[in-house]
Amino acid sequence: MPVKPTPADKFSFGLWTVGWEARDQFGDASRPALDPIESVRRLAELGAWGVTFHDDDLVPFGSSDAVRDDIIKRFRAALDETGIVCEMVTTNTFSHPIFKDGAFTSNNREVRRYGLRKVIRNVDLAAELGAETFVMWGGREGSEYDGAKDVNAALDRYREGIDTVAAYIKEKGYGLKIALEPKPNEPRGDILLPTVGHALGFIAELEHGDIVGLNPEVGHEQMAGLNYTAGIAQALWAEKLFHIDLNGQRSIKYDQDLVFGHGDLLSAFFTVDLIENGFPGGGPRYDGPRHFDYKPSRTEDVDGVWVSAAANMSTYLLLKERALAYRADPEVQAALEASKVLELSKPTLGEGESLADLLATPAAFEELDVDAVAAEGYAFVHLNQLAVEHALGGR
Ligand code: ASC
Ligand code: MN
Ligand code: MN
Ligand code: MN
Repeated sequence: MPVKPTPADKFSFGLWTVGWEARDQFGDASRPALDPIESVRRLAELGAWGVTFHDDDLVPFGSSDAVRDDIIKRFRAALDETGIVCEMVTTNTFSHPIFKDGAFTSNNREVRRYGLRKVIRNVDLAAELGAETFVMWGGREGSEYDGAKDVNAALDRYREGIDTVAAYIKEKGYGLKIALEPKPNEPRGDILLPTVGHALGFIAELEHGDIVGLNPEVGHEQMAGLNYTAGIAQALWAEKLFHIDLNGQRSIKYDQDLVFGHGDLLSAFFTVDLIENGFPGGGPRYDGPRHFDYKPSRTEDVDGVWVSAAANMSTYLLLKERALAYRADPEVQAALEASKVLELSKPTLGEGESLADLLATPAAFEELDVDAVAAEGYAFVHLNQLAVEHALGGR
C-alpha cells in the first residue's frame, strides 16, 4: 500500500527536479517549463515539507534587479501560503558558457572572480530565506585533458573559494553550513572532488572546515562504482553529513537521476535503514532533510512529473516501514549478535589495558587456537537474507 507523506517526514525537492524540461544531449525539451510557484503548490499538495533551488532555477540568469526582487517576493509569498520551507539553496555555476572551464577553478581568473560574486549574492539570498544549508556542486570544476588543468593550483583555488565563502558566512553571522557535493564526471570528463572520500580529504585542508560538510548524491557515488550507504556512513562518522541527495542509478553509466529506489533497491533499503535506524552499535545520526535530486524521465508528460515526485516519497516511506520492522525483529537482533556485528563496537584493547598488557597476554596470541577461530562462520548470508525478506515484505 502506498503511504501518503506529511511535512513531518521532512521530504524536500529541488525546483530543478520537477521543473526539468527534459532537454538532453541528444534531444530537445519534451515538457513545458513549470512556474516555480506552481511547483511549490503542487509539492505541498503531495505532502512535501521543503523546497530547494539554484539561483537560476528561480531567477533567470541575467534578470534585472527589479525582476529578481519581484520573483523572490512572489516565491516568498508561495512559501508563506503553503508552509513549505526553503531548507537549502545552491548556485548554478555550470550552465552559462562563462563557466565552461569551471567557476572557482577556471583557468581564467576573471571567471573565478565572477563566480565568487555569483555565489556570494546567492549566500545572501539563502540566509534571507532562512535556509540552513548552502550546497556547492562544482559541476564544471574539472577537465577533459590531464594537461589542461594544474590540479595542485586548482585545489588551491578551490580551497580559496570555499574558505572565502565560509568566512563570509561567519562574518555575517548567517546560520548557514556549506555542503559540498561530489560527482566523478559529467559534464566534465573528470570532476575535482569526485567522491565522498576525496571531498572529506579536501575539507580537512580548509581553514573554515568546521562549517563545511557534504551533500552526497546516491547516483554520483554509484557512477564511480561505490557504495552510497557506506559513503554516507563515513561522512556521518566524520560528522560531515550535512545534507543528502536521494535518487536512483542503475550501474556505472551517465547520471540517470532516477526516482529513489528505481536503481539499486536493496542499497536504497540499507540507506533508509541507516538514516532511520542509525548504526547498529549507535553513533552519529542524520536528522536533516530527506531531499530528492531526481529527474522525471524524459518520456513522462506533466502529469507524470507529479506521479514521479510522489513515487520518491512513497518508496522512501515503504522502505522506512520495512527497515523499522527489520531492526525490531528479534530474529534480526539475534542474527546481528550471532554475526558479531555488535561486538565491533567493543574497543580492541580492554579498559585500562595497554599494548604492553596485550603483548604480555599469551591467550591473545601464543595460545590462541588460530585454526578454531578461523573455522568459525559469520553467518552474514543469513543476516542478509533476513534483510531481503523484510525488504520484500516477506516478514
Ligand atoms: C546540483 C546538484 C546536482 C546538480 C544537477 C543539476 O545542485 O545537486 O546534482 O546540480 O542536479 O542538473
Ligand atoms: Mn545526479
Ligand atoms: Mn545532486
Ligand atoms: Mn543532480
